[in-house]
Amino acid sequence: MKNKIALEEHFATPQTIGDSEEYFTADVWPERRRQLLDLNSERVDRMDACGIEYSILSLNAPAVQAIPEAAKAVDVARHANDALAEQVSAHPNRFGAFAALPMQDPDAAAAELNRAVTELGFKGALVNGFSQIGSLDNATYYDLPQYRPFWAEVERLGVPFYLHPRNPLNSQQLGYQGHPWLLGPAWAFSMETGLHALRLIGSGLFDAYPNLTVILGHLGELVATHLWRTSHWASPDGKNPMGVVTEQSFTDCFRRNFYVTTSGNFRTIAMRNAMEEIGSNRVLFSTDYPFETMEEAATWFDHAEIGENDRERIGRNNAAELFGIPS
Ligand code: GRE
Ligand code: ZN
Repeated sequence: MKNKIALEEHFATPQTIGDSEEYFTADVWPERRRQLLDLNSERVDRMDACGIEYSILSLNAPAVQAIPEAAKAVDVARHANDALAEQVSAHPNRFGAFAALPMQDPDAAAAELNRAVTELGFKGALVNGFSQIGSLDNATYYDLPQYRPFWAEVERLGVPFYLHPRNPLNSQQLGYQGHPWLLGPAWAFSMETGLHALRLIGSGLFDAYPNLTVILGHLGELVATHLWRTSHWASPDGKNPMGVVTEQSFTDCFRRNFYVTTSGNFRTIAMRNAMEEIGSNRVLFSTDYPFETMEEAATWFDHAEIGENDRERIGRNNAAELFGIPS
């Protein structure tokens, strides 16, 4: 397929590049480092070779979310967004942008999203999970009441919010002790991000702001696979004393307010499950470059056993519609 759109495609600035180093062995890191910092020919050449016409770029992880000083988080996000805007403007037909946001300060995050969308032409935001506020040992999630005005602004601007993974806090990694391989993309990223998404649903956020759109990568961060059981047990319904009351069921909310992407999860069975669970109009192609290769993502997707209509939708049309990209 020639004209795919991809939307979990990362870059880094000199200030944030260090956050990605721990995920690579010393022999491949120089190449990944170069790819994260590159927003020009290498990236565009790979997109051409892989049939990716348009990539929406976002900062690496956890970056802004791991800066406990709110004022510094505001600065780093602003600088990254300005740097990204400048690069995108050099390739306006090939690149779009998601804003990094200083969620440590909800008002500043809303203001930065507004600036990014209305002044820089960004397509939405990508945020790397909870924020550490005031201390490295703090994890603040966005279902909390102080974020309601922020979500009101996201809804008002009408842009998607991509909830991207990060690891749980060091002090919350008890179950991972002795098994560092479970951290990061092998398991912890999805557990952490799926948990955060379910907190958003259970808090009634989408009852209050029914037009919010949240995007999850990795074919739904395990939420799509577990949806029936979560929905079945999350509500009180005379059965679960710890259940929560939301106006729409978890299943309905997931289908109405969420999209999932194929980033870093190149498995046809898992994609088909997501297509059936959330609808093939809410699944979007993505690669997770340079943590994965565009080549593997595109080769898998272009040959996956799904119908050609679904391939066109997932590879391009759903994203074109969501982001107002001309077909
Ligand atoms: C990411 O997408 O941000 C990511 C990492 C580290 C390893 C894999 C991965 O930050 O997909
Ligand atoms: Zn990613």
